[in-house]
Amino acid sequence: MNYMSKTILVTGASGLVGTAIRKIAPLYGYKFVFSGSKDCDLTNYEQTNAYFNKERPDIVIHLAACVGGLYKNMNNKVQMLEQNLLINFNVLKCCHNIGVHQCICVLSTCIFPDKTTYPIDETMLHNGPPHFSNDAYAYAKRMMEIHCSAYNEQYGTNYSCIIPCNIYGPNDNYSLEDGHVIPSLIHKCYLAKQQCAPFEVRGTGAPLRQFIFAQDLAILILSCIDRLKREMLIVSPSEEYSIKDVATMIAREYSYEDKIVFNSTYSDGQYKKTANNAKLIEIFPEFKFTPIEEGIRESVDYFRYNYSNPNCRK
Ligand code: GFB
Repeated sequence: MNYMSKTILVTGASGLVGTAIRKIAPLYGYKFVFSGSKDCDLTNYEQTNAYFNKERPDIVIHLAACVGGLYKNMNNKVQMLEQNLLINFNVLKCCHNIGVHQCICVLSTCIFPDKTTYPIDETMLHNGPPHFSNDAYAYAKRMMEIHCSAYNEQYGTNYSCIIPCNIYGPNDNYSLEDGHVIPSLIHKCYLAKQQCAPFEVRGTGAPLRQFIFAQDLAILILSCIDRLKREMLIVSPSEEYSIKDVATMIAREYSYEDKIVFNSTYSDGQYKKTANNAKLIEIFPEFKFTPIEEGIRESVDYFRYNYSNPNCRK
């Protein structure tokens, strides 16, 4: 079966990574079907089964998930668990129902054990409980890895899981409460500058994170289609930055560095989740990650340019 005839269904296609894949899709010879929550409610089994039977993809890139930053995870554990368990169960079961041989699912480095040695690698996923702040989300995602392995063992499918670090980029969720750290701070610094107010960063600023630009992740996901065989793969640059570093880079884009204040009444969440990308570098030795300063500049420009669009600041 050559490229031209393969149909790829991308779930969660209107999100951060989905829109990045849409942007580069014309460069790849596949036929793409981009589905968002408006096309199919993946928490509903019958609807998902009917939709998969209609589209009949050969390959599925499963991005759809109920996601959010630290504070959304801490305050919405039931939703984070139930929504993700339902979505992932339905997608994998419907993949099997229509004979999809290959599926690429997306986990996150936050689902690894909290009490562990660093850096974390793919073999350590189930070695202990995740951090309490996102345990509900983490266990739902871990169950998807178990579900993939079960299908692979019993039916010989090629269902793999990629494990990105914190993702950021254009078309993110800029919610002041539910967003991840970079989009939330991009929105907060914008408002602080407008109101000549302090730029408040939650927590102490000390925690460390690895960040991948959504466009880089999109390229690596499509490049994994012919490379992954029933396996897990951490997808992350090596560099780690403190929340203070990231807040300073964002404020610099607004020429607002001297207005940063830290509010340590807010949780810091997990101190770090340093991931080992040796396997990724082995598979893609030539891959060049977008420098974070450049990624943040593009993300701030996107936000400023789209701020007038209400969807951008919900
Ligand atoms: O991206 P984030 O929300 O989630 O980053 P995690 C949280 C870190 O940024 C914490 C600090 O150390 C926060 O104290 N921070 C400072 C802020 N200001 C802000 C702010 O205004 N908003 C937010 N959100 N953080 C998530 C998991 O963990 O990682 C998710 O909970 C997912 O499930 C995601 O896996 C990738 O990196 O802590």
